[in-house]
Amino acid sequence: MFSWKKLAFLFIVTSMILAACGGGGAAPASDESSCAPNCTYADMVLCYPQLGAESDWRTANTASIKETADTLGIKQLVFSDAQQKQENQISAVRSCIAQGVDVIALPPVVEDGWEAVLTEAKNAGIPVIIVDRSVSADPSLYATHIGSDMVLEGERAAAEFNKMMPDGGALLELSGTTGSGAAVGRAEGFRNKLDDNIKILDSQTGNFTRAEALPVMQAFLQKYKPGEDFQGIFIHNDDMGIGAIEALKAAGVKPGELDIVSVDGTRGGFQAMVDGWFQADVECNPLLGPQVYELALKLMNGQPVDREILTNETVYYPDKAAELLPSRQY
Ligand code: GYE
Repeated sequence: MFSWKKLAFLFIVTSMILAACGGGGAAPASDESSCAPNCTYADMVLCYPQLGAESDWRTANTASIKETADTLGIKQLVFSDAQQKQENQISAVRSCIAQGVDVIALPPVVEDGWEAVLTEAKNAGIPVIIVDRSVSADPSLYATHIGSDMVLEGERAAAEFNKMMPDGGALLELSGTTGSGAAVGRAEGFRNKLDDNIKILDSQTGNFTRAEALPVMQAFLQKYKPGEDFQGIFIHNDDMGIGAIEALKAAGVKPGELDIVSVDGTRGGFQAMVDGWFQADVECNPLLGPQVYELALKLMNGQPVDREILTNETVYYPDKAAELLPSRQY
């Protein structure tokens, strides 16, 4: 027999389960905030579960997100650093969902494995902006993606080698974090455009860091003779380039002996061009703060946004490096 007590207990338990599932039951809650359509930056609580602090690019990206939050006067920025570990990023997203933030802007460390947590955000009615690297999850699980065209960056790097090595040759590749949208896209674009007479002799990851690139380059130099076995190196970011230069210097290689193309266009990359190590640096812009908050505000107000927003970028060369270096922002 049902007693009122049992009924009340059942009601409480059911509400708790519904709340744990994001408060909406089966149907996803609405994405706009309760202040819509008049939300301002002063209403905004934005979650930025940063993937790490692995490079100067990342440091500049974090600074852009934090400084823009201050400039715009948003209510709260919930920032965390996942130290390049996807499980940390997933926990950070979950904690933001539990806090009921207005918008989550997620720079995913790797492409795969986001379906579950993105579904949780969707069910909680919290729109997600994928920032910088891409995800492989179904686009219906997030509102928009803003970042660089990583495939194009790889193609641009290949075009530089095609120009520098018209008679062909062999290259090494120091690639970024395995499974990351940045490394996958750059590797794909590079292979799309590289001339047939230029071979990729070996490719290893340096996880986008100086510290990890150094031993990888040392190991390459044990195996392959610079100038003979390979004539150039494609490096997926400037920080790894700086690590690689240390190893090359220690092995007695001189600037300009090898053709080196890197990606990012950080001050460190510009310095490497000034010093004669890099022959080109493919730009990748980390200063995404202003656009991220603009998108977030639109989403809070229930306004439409483009599904894919690509950053406008270029290639830098040593001839202008010294002149441009002092004005580089990152
Ligand atoms: O190129 C690299 C960083 O995802 C575009 O991540 C970003 C890359 C950037 O570690 O320096």
